[in-house]
Amino acid sequence: MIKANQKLDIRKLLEDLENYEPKRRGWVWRQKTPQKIGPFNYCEVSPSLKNYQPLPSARHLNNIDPQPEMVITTEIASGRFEDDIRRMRMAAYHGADHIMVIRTAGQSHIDGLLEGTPQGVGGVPITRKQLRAQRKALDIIEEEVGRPINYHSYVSGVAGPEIAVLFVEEGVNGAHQDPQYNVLYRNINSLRSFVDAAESKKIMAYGGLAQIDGAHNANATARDAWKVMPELLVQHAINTRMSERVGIPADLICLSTVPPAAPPSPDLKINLPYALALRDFFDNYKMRAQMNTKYMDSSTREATVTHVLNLLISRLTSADIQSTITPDEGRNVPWHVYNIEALDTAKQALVGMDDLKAMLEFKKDSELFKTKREIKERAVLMLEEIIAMGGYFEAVEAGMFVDSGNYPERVGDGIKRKIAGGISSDTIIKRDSKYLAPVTAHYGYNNVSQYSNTSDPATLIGGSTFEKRIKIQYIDELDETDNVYLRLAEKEDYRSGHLLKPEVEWLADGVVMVDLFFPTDINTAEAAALEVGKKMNLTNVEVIHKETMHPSEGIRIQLKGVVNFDIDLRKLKVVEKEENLSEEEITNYLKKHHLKIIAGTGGNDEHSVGMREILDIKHGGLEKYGIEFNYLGTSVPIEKFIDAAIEENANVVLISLIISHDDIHYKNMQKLHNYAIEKGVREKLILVAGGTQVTPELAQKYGMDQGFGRGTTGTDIASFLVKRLKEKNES
Ligand code: Z98
Repeated sequence: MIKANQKLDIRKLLEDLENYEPKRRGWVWRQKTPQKIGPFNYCEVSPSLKNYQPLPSARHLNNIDPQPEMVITTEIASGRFEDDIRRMRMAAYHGADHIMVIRTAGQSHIDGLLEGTPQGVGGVPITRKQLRAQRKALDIIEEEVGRPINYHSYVSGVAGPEIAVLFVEEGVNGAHQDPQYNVLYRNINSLRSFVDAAESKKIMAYGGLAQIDGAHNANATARDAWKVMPELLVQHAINTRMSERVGIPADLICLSTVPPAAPPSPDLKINLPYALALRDFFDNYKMRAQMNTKYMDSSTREATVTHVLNLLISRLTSADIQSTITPDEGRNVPWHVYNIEALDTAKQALVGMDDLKAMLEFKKDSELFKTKREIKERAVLMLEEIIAMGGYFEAVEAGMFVDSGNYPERVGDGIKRKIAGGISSDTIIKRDSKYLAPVTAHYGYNNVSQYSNTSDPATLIGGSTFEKRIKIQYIDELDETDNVYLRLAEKEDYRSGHLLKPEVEWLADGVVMVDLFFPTDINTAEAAALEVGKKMNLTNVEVIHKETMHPSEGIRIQLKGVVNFDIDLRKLKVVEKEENLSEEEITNYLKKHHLKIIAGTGGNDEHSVGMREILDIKHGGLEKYGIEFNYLGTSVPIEKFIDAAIEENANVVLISLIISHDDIHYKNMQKLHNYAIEKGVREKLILVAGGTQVTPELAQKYGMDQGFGRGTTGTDIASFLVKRLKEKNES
């Protein structure tokens, strides 16, 4: 198994890809296993991970990492699959088990498969090689975290059935598939889209893939997102019914549901009745709770609050898959850290709201239930009208979908697609009476009986690629100027060599973000920010977020740019930091061993704040461990520290030395050490000096056991003292 301190070797991963076979087919749900984790009982959790990165505050709780019971999604869209693999590993450590790779712009209009690994825009080109490399990487990652990871992309567009076959062959575990997506948002011919959907769904059913629909796109496209709620129910109805009729089991049919509204609208008043209505109608299917993106701007803070409110809806109703769109999606810069932040947001909020539903009851006579009923009635009316119009195709032609009116109100701005129009129109041909497809998963008429009496047409050719992998044609790089080997070679010094560069999405991309505040108006602030970027020697400087604190008093700007220097690891001085002991280890040791401290600010130094922070319980200082201390105050003569220690049978002296003029702080350390020797107690005492200008190396040089600089906490000191006491007691 790969170790946490070992990087995934991308070159090794690419070796022997032509012989790679996926370990399993199909989707895996998390198990809900109520359990005690640390000191707490959890109800809505799944088994913990083998290796993980807990939430930052978990350090106060022995680093527990309760995992919600829902499958958690992350969407990755950097354009380079080899860099996305590293992001997948980070994401899995933070609890993602549904990794969705967004495909490159325009791929849904390509009528066939792509090969090789060209670089994408807004996502990666989905190719056999890219799928294999990423699925193979996920095999390693899932072993590392100890949980199956579902790999996902899209089976929509004009090559839908071909992509579905590719996905089953390559062990992809889930996919979006919804013919309405093709029709409405990609202007692909309606008839072709539904024929392809039948074929694709049949193949997905064979491969055990989870299917997610595309209804959420209506919400993202509509002018007033909250008004399309009845239509969202209709879209879900069309796709779920079709999927089930084609043969996808209900527990693999997932509704992509988005809370349509976001603040400043009254979020819960709109989203909760809608979520309940949806679950009333579609209870036998799975819910993929997508977060709202329609009202996501460039503020990551705002996007995060919306996400948390969406998570509240998931907890108040239900969700089987919880999506996490990166909070920076509104800026179109989906960077590593934001995938991780969104995952942590979901984990933190869901675990924080553990068992919420069991504590509450909705009031049956409230507006909530009235609104819920009204949404359902509007949806039923709309479906009835569609049937009366002649069916789905006629309804789309008449612009019934994504209209800004709250049905039955109509504004007339719906998306209109002609039955005979759109991409790939006129490509539907009636099957000949002798039509035969010698493959395992195929929808509709297939005249096998003309050749055999088997029910499996694939036996006619000795098995299709689903049974005989040997028949799959693996094609390596086709483009000599755009392939993974060139990209790896270009960055080799950063991958395995001696160079390091800041990165947001691609290895050594050099991108940094600068957070600025200007006391001026927004236009001036933006211009000034670009100038700051230039003066900092950044290139490709771009403002990615601006926010008014006050129209004239203050503007916040976030800016990105590229640094054009490297960090040479051979010249970098890395200070090896010691890990602190856990709180439990510290308190347990101190229960059994004597520790008394004499503390104060030494010499002619009146600074007291730092030392108080280290000592006081209020600031998480030494007091919280029950450590006894005598604080002598400020400007304490150096000798007094040692005399007091002798008198009070203390074994530690903490001296704060802030003033550093003429190196007086180090001179005083030496004086303290010498005086302790003179009094014959140096061996018995642990001497520790602290201050903003103190470095550990110099403190030790001037006779201290240890020195602590800026940012030190009581825990750092307590941990050091316990470690040192242990050493002393053991020696
Ligand atoms: C998501 N954040 O994944 P193109 N089919 C369906 C879709 O919803 C989508 C595509 C195909 C969203 C991402 N959804 C948006 C049903 C995209 C993608 O044509 O390659 O963009 O298809 O929920």
